[in-house]
Amino acid sequence: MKKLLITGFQPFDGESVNPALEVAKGLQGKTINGYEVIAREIPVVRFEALKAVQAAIEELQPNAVITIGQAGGRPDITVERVGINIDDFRIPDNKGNQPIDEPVVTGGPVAYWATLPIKKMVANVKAQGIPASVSNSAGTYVCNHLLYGLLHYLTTQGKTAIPAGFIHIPYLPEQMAVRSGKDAQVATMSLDTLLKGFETMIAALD
Ligand code: PCA
Repeated sequence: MKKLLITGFQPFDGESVNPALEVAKGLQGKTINGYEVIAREIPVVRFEALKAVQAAIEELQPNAVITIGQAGGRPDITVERVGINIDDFRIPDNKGNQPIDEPVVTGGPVAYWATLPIKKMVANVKAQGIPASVSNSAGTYVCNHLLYGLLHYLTTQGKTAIPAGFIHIPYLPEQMAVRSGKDAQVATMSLDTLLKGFETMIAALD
């Protein structure tokens, strides 16, 4: 059977959960659209995130790779179009690294396009009554770092036939329930809805 590697980031920025990791765990072991889903947990640490996903690819030899991260404040599921060659961290990563305007890969191309069927994935999610859109920026933090680094790795390894990309997701309702006042008034999406969205996005893969 074909294998789909799904990665979810660990909690960061003071949160006790990361919806990305919850989605990855929720999909682990399922068979969807002829793919066996294998989930891995990724540290929110510059370069270590990338090493973890590269090691998983070498170990599992997946046929497709979907990486997931939390985009706190975004109201919908956003499928990223592009990874850019810059690390410009507003908050330090989980190891205290805070690069300002440093490349992900020195001498690497400016950007790589995600190779997932991004438009079809968004259309599939919306057809389920779940909000989704294409995003043209994964930011300049660890998520973009991972997306760019993953696409650079696959390109330089001659593995561009493996569709790969990144999906940002909203906070979980639980993350707002522990906050108060204006801080709690931020968009969320339930785990059930997120999992339904991911099943239909995986259905968009060839
Ligand atoms: N979101 C962060 C890094 C880890 C995560 O889940 C980001 O958007 O860069």
